[in-house]
Amino acid sequence: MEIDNEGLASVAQPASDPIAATEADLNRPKRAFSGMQPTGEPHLGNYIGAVKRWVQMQDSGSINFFCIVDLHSVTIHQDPDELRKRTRSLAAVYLASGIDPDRSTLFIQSHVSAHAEACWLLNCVTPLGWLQKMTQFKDKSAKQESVSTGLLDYPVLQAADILLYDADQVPVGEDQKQHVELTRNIAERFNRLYGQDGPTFVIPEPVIPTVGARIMGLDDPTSKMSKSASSVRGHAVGLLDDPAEIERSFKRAVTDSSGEIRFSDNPERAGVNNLLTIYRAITGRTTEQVESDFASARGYGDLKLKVAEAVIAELTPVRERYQQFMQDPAELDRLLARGAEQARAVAMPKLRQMMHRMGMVVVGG
Ligand code: ATP
Ligand code: LTN
Repeated sequence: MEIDNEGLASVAQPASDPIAATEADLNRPKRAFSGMQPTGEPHLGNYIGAVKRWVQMQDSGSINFFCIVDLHSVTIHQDPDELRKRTRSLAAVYLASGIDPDRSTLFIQSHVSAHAEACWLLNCVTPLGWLQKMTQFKDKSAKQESVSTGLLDYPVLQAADILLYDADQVPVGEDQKQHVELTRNIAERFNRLYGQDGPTFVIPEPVIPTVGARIMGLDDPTSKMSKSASSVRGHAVGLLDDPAEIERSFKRAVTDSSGEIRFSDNPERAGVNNLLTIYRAITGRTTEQVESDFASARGYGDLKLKVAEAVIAELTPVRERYQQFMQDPAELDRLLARGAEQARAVAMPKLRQMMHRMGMVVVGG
């Protein structure tokens, strides 16, 4: 895809602001930014809540940036060799799922230094109290013996990711809503504090799927399917699991004793509701169609098999394409280098604008 200034810098610049601005022009194409950490094994929740949606967004006419957020991963200690492996592997997962590098910008966060630099600048306008209130920080820090400053600062780096690209839309699962809300607050505060030449940032919206925003663990339908728990037997369906593993995971899924195959918000029926939600998100069928698909099912055994079949049909081509991408690491690195270059072309002018507006001497072009 071509990254140029089309639709971006069409706002006339006040003479007092020599730095090219990328302010929102209502007529410009929408922009989307999202990312995933290269930690743990990507699972069905990540696919339904995030990646599948990103792929669909490619047909919506928006300009899309999909990032592998390796700098976010190191907020919790990672084995360096393992992290490198997982970073390339996640790039192959994005591509195998249908992210098209000719239509979207696909890149590794640490390849674009503007993210870390913008994070510093945004740190200086973000009140500490805002970060201490974040649910994810409270949850994750409670599980760590030693909590890094980076873990507290994690959402500011996320804000930098989003704001550098003037993203209007941030397609994420339900758990990220609070972080996008914080990004909006940081952007508004910066726009106010340094608004002498007009607003710097677009205020982004979270885009949360109506179905599948929070896929639950198969072993415990009261807790979110999560990468950190994906090594727990029976918890997650890995995006790259083979058909036999997928079937085994679903067969073990926790259900209830009512025998009813219906959507329900009754916490006791959360297991069956989760299975139906997975089926609905994968097949794109409506609530009524899904319930009628299962009207003649003979018990939960049938339900589990049918959901497993739908998931296998969706993930098998993904797994096969993943294997092909992993066989050619040089091509993968080439695509990532190209993506980083495209991302830099957008992020650097924005960083320079931020610096200028905050009072730094910005020289050169
Ligand atoms: P961790 O357990 O390490 O926090 P995670 O499984 O939550 O990892 P992330 O890398 O934090 O995965 O999330 C990547 C994307 O997947 C985000 O947009 C997130 O909202 C979405 N996502 C994660 N888990 C789920 C889930 N269970 N259901 C729907 N979407 C999810
Ligand atoms: N915190 C996010 C990952 C992430 C992200 C982003 C998502 C980092 N930067 C920017 C959307 C936009 C998560 O999924 N855990």
